Amino acid sequence: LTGIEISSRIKLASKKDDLDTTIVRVGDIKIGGEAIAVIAGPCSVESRKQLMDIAKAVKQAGAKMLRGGAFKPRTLPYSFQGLEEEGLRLLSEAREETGLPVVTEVVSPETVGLVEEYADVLQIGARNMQNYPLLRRVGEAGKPVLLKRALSATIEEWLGAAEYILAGGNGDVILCERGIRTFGKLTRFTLDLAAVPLLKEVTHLPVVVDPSHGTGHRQLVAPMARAAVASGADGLIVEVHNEPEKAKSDGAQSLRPEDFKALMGELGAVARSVGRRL
Ligand SMILES: [Mn+2]
Repeated sequence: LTGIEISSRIKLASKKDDLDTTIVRVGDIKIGGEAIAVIAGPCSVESRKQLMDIAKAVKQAGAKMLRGGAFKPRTLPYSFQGLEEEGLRLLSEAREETGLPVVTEVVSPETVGLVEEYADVLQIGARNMQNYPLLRRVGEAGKPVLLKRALSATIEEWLGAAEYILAGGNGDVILCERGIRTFGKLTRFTLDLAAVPLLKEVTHLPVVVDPSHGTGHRQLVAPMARAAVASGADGLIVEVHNEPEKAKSDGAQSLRPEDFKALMGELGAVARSVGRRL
C-alpha cells in the first residue's frame, strides 16, 4: 500500500495487503467480487402496486437486489415517514414475487430485530452513520449491513463507524458513498467518487455508490452511475419510480423504469472496460 495511510486504530476495517478483500454474500449474490451488484427500487415503499410494479421492472432490467424504505428518517417531521411494518411486509412479498433480496433501512436499535425478520440487508442511512447504539446493535445482527457515509463524514470517521459493526462480530459490511455536503446548491450533495479508489487502497470492505442521493437530479444519475463503475465501485444503489412526479419522496432523483433499463444496457461495457462484469 502506498502513500495513503489511515489511523492504525482502525484495525478491523483496514486492508492488510493487496489480496485482502471481503466479498459479502447475500443469498447467491456476491458484493465485492467480479460482478457489479446493482440494487434498485423506490425511495419509499408507498403501496403494494407501486412496489410490485417497480420491483418487476428493475428485476427485468437486471437488478440483483431490491431497495425500498419502510422506515424513513426525513429532514422534517411533517414529511412522509414510511409505512413501517406494513412496508416491510410488502418488501418481503416483492421478494417472493421477484426473487430479489431486499435492502431496507433500520433507524433505531429497538427496531433492528423487526427489520431483520423481513430484510436481507440492513441499511444504515447517512443520518445515522454516527448513531453508535444503532451501529453496535447491527453489529450483533445476522444480516449484512449497508453503511452509508454521513453527510459530513471524513473517510476515517466512516471507517470508524464500520469498525463498530465489525467489532460487534458482524463482518458483512458494505460501504456506500452517497455524496457529502459541500457549498454547491445545484446538486443535492457532492458525490465523492475519489472515495472509491481511495477506499480500495485502505479497506478490504466492498464499496457501492448511490448516484441518486449523490446528485438529486434524474439527468445526472446515469452519468454518475457509469462513472462510479469506472472508478471501481462494487455496486450501485439507484432509486427507480414508475411515477416519479407522484413519488412521496425523492421523485426528482428517481429514474423511470425505462431510464433504468437503458442505464443497465450501458453499464456492461463500462464494467468490462475495468475488468468487471454486470
Ligand atoms: Mn431517497
